[in-house]
Amino acid sequence: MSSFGSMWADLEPVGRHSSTGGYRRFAWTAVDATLREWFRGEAERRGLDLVTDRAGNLWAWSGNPDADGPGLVVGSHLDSVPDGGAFDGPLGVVSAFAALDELRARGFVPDRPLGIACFADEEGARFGVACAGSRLLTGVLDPDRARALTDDDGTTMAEAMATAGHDAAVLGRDEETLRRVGTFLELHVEQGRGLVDTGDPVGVASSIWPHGRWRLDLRGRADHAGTTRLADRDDPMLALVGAISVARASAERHGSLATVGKLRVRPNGVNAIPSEVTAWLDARGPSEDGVRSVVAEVAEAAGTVPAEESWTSSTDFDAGLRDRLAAVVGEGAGMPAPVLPTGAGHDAGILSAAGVETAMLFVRNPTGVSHSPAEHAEPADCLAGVDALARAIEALA
Ligand code: HGY
Ligand code: MN
Ligand code: MN
Repeated sequence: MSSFGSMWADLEPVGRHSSTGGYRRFAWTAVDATLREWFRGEAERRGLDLVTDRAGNLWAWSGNPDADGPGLVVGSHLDSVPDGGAFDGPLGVVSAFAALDELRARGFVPDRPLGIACFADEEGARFGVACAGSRLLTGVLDPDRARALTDDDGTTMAEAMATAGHDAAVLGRDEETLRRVGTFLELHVEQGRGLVDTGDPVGVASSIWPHGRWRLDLRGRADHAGTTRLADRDDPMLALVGAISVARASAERHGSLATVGKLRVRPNGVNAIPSEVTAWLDARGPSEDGVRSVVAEVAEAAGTVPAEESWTSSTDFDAGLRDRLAAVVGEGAGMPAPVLPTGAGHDAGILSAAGVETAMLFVRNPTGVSHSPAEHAEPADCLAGVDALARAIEALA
């Protein structure tokens, strides 16, 4: 009997919002502290050595990566987007513990240390930078910038970390932690319909599209909605309309994706013309040039220079490792598992960019929907994912 179900049941209520059924698991909050406590408990229950790195990422080790490493690490993240689904992140962490349990039950002894990772702040939902924990770990997010990032209430990341008991003064590239990681393998719910259409429960990632986030600051002049003539207005909402409609048309033209999912309007009054509108653009696509063209055209339409808040270049996972995993995962079916790209960003992409050998497994999501309470994976597919991850660990560790 897999340990997956009991762990999943423990996590299920944490940070779940009763009215939407979505999750609000934001970095360095009380909910995050509960999730960290859960991770700590699962690690201790298995006699794993728990380490928190300078960025606040959690690492649970079986074996000593400093003496016998570098090791093989599996895992993912536990935080979510606002009203996110249950599987994006947690599926990878719970599957990692369950796969370890299966391997131990089979008497498997790895040749190298085995780690389970839980990355901090992967979604960037609170402070705006995606994969903040792995970017800090690998040195691609400047510690001073990170400490000064603020949430919608004006709380800085440094203040939030301090409240959570993590010293933001130590933020920075963490060589000691990186040295311990020989290979990182992340299992993740698929955020699309690739596996639904192939009929396979588990697939292997080929690549992650280049993607980024930009902030558009649109300035206007506050005034009365009922007394200001149209000709006298300086209404930033009009620039927003232009930016969004161009984003959609430009994305279609350049074979990319563009989304404006977050806005901040000041003063945000029904009867007041805004003084400013802040919009966040998420743009992605198979080609970096295409994405950059979308951002440039949106900038022109909005009449502002977008502030790049995060950028991740294309990740092409190592073809040898990818194909080896496809063969291992597909053993039961007698043919290699499907290999598919994704437009979703992951910590695996950040570690790959830092030179760590990385790979990803995807578990079928029958809805194809993600970043929504509708995100789903069937229990049988989740267990198939655990089994595939266990076999992948056997092959790699
Ligand atoms: O935004 C993403 O692609 C990921 O879910 N952080
Ligand atoms: Mn996500
Ligand atoms: Mn994720």
